[in-house]
Amino acid sequence: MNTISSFIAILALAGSLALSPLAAPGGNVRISVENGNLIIQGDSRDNNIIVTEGNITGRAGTTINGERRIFPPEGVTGDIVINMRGGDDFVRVELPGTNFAVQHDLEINMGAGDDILELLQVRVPEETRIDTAGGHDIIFIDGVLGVNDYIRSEFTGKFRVETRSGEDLLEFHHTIFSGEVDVNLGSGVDGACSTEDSEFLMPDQAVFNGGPPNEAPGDGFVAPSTQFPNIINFENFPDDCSFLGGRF
Ligand SMILES: [Ca+2]
Ligand SMILES: [Ca+2]
Ligand SMILES: [Ca+2]
Repeated sequence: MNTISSFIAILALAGSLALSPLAAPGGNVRISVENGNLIIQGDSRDNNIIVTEGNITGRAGTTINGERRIFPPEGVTGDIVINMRGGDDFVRVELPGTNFAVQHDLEINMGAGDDILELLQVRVPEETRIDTAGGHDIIFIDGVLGVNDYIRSEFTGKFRVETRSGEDLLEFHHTIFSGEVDVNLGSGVDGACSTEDSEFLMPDQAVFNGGPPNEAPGDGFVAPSTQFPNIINFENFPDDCSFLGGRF
């Protein structure tokens, strides 16, 4: 092989590697209704989806049941369960509770990999269970700016988050937590931010646990309210959350 053809062979090899599962963008997310529960099942690739009351949409090459987007299926009377499995996944849920709504529980398992979960103007009438598994994960919860004011996210039942190993960030704004709150950020230098514009109706039953002690600067909590008696394993209280866990 002369120099030019071996160079071309290397380019071809690099090209095929770029398309191999190692790069892993896209994938297919399977939507089904099982016993009245809506099951959203990712694959081992980097899945990117948006769930709204009008559509379930794939982005960045991700397909939904083989399509770009689908309407929310009929016959959902139970929980919404999202399992994204491995890969660096992105999930945004916008379900304000008007048309296609969370009717009971919302359960989200992001799986291994560095994942991003956004809950925007989400209403959950019963329990919320979020587990981001290993990896540097970000959970961002917010309301949506309405005509005059923020329409807030609202979690009525128990709200539980586990982010496990990795440097994770839980950031929330314009949210009402009506019941018990149980947040455990696991090992790694993690961050929680911020309680200032959110409301906790049962603050004595809100537990924020930064997880095991790690290297400096420790787990960070931006603006924890003095109303919370159960903020444990946080060592660092910075002014803003721009440098806290999960952002790489
Ligand atoms: Ca995945
Ligand atoms: Ca993860
Ligand atoms: Ca962690």
